[in-house]
Amino acid sequence: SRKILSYRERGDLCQHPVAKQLFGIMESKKSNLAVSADLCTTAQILKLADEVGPHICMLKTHVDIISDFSAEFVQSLTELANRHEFLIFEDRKFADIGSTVQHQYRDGLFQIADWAHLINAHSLPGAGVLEGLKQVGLGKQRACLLIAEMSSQGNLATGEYTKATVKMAEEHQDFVVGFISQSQLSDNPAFIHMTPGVQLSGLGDGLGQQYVSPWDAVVTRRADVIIVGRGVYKDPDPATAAQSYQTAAFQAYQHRLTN
Ligand code: 5BU
Repeated sequence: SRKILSYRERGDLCQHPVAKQLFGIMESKKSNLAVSADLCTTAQILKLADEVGPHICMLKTHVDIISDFSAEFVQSLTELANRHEFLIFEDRKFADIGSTVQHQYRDGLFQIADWAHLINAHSLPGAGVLEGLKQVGLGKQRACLLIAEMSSQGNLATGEYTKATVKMAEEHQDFVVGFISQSQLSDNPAFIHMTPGVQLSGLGDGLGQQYVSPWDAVVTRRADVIIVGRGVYKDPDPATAAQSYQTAAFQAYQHRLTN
């Protein structure tokens, strides 16, 4: 592996306030773990967020799977994020024309732009998806991750598609702070690479998901942040599970810093 800059150094040299804040949290909490709270009631998500809060830099949500979404939920989640110091990432995967994603980001039941520090988008529609999202998100100091690679078997985000996605990110650095990917794709230290499909025990889920270990994700594939869902929330003791993933992923980062 190759020596890297610390999260603190990268926070100092990146421009976007959300990226700066995230690198700062990662450094101070010694956590490069994001937990994916893929649960279907607000009570379950808030309980999980409170339990794993001390161990994570970010909580990832899929709000469209929640049966009782409400403004009170958003307020409670925001309070937990402030108390435990983590950012909120809504994994909405915007993938339509600029005008439509603008509505999906700002309007509707979820009004995602009002509470999610980070969102993500597919590069598939072309730069218009970012132009649309940006008009809503920039004024609110929000940030976006581009999906450059996926964890699922047979996915089409490879080769030229991935390369074009990196180029699109480079051209929109006022809003795009990094990638969802399975490997490091850019040498620009301001870009954050986040990797889902991470588990300590499993190889897959029978529905196409493919897992690597925290060590492989961070050391071999050079992820900055690992994203773990079922490995944490399906565990009978999510707090202890989160602590295990936090330790494994941060030790892997420290290994890269010194080797
Ligand atoms: P898991 O339970 O750790 O398998 O959950 C992984 C989460 O990351 C889940 O919310 C997915 O929607 C999300 N994900 C993913 O697994 N793979 C990808 O390539 C992308 C998102 Br993009």
